[in-house]
Amino acid sequence: MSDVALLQGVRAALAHPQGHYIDGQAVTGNGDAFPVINPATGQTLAEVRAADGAQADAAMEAASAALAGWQAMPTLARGTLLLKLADALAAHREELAQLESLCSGKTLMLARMLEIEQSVAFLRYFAGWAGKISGETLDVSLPSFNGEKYTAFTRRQPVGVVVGIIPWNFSIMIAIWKLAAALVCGCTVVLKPSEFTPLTLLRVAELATGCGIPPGVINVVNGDGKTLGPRLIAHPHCAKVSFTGSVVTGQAVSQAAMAGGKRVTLELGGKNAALFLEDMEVDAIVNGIIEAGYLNQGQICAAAECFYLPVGKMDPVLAALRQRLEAMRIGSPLDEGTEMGPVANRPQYEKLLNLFAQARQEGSEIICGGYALDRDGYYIAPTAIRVTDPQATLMREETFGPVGTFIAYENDADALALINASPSGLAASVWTHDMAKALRYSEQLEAGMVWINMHTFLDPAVPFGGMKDSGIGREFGSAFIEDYTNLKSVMVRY
Ligand code: TXE
Repeated sequence: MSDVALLQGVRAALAHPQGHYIDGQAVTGNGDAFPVINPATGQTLAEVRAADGAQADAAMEAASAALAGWQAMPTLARGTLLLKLADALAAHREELAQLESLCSGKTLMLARMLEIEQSVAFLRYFAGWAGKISGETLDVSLPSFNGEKYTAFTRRQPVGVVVGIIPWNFSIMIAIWKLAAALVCGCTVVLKPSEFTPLTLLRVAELATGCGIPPGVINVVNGDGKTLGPRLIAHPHCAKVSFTGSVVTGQAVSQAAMAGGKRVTLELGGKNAALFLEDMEVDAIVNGIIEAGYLNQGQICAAAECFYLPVGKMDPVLAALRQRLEAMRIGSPLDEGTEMGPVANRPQYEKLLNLFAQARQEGSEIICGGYALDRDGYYIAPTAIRVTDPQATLMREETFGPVGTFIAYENDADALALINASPSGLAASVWTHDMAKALRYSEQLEAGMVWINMHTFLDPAVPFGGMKDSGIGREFGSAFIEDYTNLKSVMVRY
């Protein structure tokens, strides 16, 4: 197999320095240039000139100026524009998928399926909320002395300008979650992509303008998170921050937002667990592990990292898993036959190599992988590591890589206690044929999302977000409405 041919639009996007998208226009950055590195080669793909402070402010001003017009538009018209954007993404599926694959190392197949097709599905779902976001009428119990009557109602009003801070693992899809939720509620957005994947959202914003979404409703500014992020959050027009990323950065974002009295939603990673019960067969366990832990090189916030196996199943499962992982087709993300590409960037690559060194030092058993491939780019062999100590580093530190950590348990109550001892709680899964048991575990597992006999699947209708250190607030379902609107109460005497 070989790489697909790059489309002309992709080559054009890489050919000249990129900047930002502010008030309906592509603009060059006034700040320093930084490279976009192709993780499959380690070579520079393109250049972006960062936004300076004035450009960050201009994006916030544009989003604020666009609010009144966007809110005045009939709700169904706003929904129709989101549907048009969904159609535009579908029509530019290949171009966006290629560009994203080049920047992030995500396989082209996954970029098509998740970055584009899932984004289209999420946009259509959120568009369907247009005209359905409403308050309620309330009975009032105030006494009436002279025949006067009272009633009250609530309305949901858009919070205003939303700053969306986006990570590098799904730079289109995660941005669409935030953008679509904000826009359907009547908010406008300023999106800040990760510095590792700054290109595709510029194209999405341009497509949005082409669909008729007014200038200023969607703005994209690129640059260093540590300077640009706080500047956007502190801006007086920022009403809400929606952040997806690491726990440490999320905590800084939360403090900055709270200090300015802004709302904040945090979707942070963690150390998600998959618990396989005694009645599961070896093959089913291995399939489950691959689904839960290795998709997109493990770079999915909800992916499982710790696998709890019954003690008697551990050896046969690891033997079969090793065969499957060693047979995986690792290669260029642009080759349609590739099952696993590189990890997305150098810090991620180095972080994984350091974690492997630490695991060896602690005496954990490397079943397979645990090394970088001898080739250009940031390729890490799919890895399985057996630990015996629940305090091992790999039981606590998020690897965010193609790395499963395996620990045996004697009885599943002990496993549950260990899982719940984790400070994070984004997602967990339980695998068994005993549905009554699974439902009991779904109550007891301390995670915002619990899957039964599945893992990592997200659906726009199902709320998503973390417990404990893994976040604040929920995306999707109807839960997003709470986060993007203010609930106003109106009382009336008549
Ligand atoms: O994340 P950061 P990084 C985890 C994963 C990974 C680790 C580090 O374990 O190895 O995080 O990745 C912006 N104010 N996840 O360093 O720092 C930054 O520019 C405002 C899990 O890339 O969280 C980027 O746009 N913004 C995760 C975004 O925050 C700031 C997905 C995320 O960067 C900022 C990605 C600041 N002070 C990584 N500093 C998940 N939950 O899906 C940085 N940023």
